[in-house]
Amino acid sequence: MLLKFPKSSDCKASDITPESFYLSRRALLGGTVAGLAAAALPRWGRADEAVRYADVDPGQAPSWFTEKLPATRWQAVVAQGETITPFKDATHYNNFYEFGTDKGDPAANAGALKTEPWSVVVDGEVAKPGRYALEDFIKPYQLEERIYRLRCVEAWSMVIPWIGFPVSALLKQVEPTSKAKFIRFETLRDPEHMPGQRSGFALIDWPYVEGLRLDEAMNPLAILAVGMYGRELPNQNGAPLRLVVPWKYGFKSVKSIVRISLVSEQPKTTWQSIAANEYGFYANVNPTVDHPRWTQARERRLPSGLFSPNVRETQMFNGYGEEVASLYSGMDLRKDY
Ligand SMILES: Nc1nc2c(c(=O)[nH]1)N[C@H]1C(S)=C(S)[C@@H](COP(=O)(O)O)O[C@H]1N2
Ligand SMILES: [Mo]
Repeated sequence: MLLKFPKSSDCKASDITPESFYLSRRALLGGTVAGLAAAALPRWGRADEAVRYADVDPGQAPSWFTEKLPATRWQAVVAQGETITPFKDATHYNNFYEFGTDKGDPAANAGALKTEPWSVVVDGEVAKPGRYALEDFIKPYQLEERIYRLRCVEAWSMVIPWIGFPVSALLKQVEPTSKAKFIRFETLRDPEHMPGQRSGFALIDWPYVEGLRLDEAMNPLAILAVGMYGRELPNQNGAPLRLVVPWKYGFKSVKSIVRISLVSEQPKTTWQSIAANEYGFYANVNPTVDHPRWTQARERRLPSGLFSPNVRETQMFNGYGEEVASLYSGMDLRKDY
């Protein structure tokens, strides 16, 4: 497959991080916001981007993360007209039903999630199946920053700087067989630490499952994220490993993954199983196909309030059409929503 990343996603080959940016980030990771201020300011296009990490509380990152982080390829440019969503909003307005259905529940409850040790199973139609400790699972991959729009099916959106690696890099390692047509991702099942799995949100048949067609998974925009905002993933955002597919509605971007299976049949996914007429398998962001109960033509970009609703037009494929539209040529996206 011809990899054409990046295009409209606005990162150029020359955008490899300038040293000053790396140093400033190091100062922050070292634990002092003062350190960030003292370091030479990175070559950002916009002032708000220069301080986008300033409100990140440097917690206790696992060693597998801090060891890999310095070699990260940073994406230095945000897409035209975009501003990174404040860390506070990205970590306090979440959907993670395992921890409750209110937007504040994941931040309040996900502290109970135990992310160390963590293991990931790769199975199904692959030449090299296995069960890996997370640090071994991550080891082969070059980490990259990807600044993506995230558009929830509920019509709100954010811009998040993820850290991760392409799903295609994983697939290259595990070697799907010729029978593999789809990839299926499964979230941890742990009712003891995930109150949403034991309480009455009986609609969901846990664990949360999502999936992609194999060619979608191979698209260079699809990543497995282990961090965001220059740090490891907070639990409420799907630590320690989550999918990010920015041209699809947010529910496809499954959190806290423990199992990745290559399969021959289209997997039964969580939201499609709950309400197939409202949530399709493809779930491509599409302003021309409304949700049965609301329009998808517009979205609220967070932070959004009563007096500054911050509404904008939703873009086809969330603005990533140049990279992904060819995956769907010949398909009726009104039928395969
Ligand atoms: N396991 C799991 N993954 C999930 C969800 C969930 O409830 N459980 N919610 C999804 C939805 S609807 C969205 S919009 C995104 C939100 O990601 P964020 O909280 O990091 O912004 O996560 C997705 N991944
Ligand atoms: Mo969502």
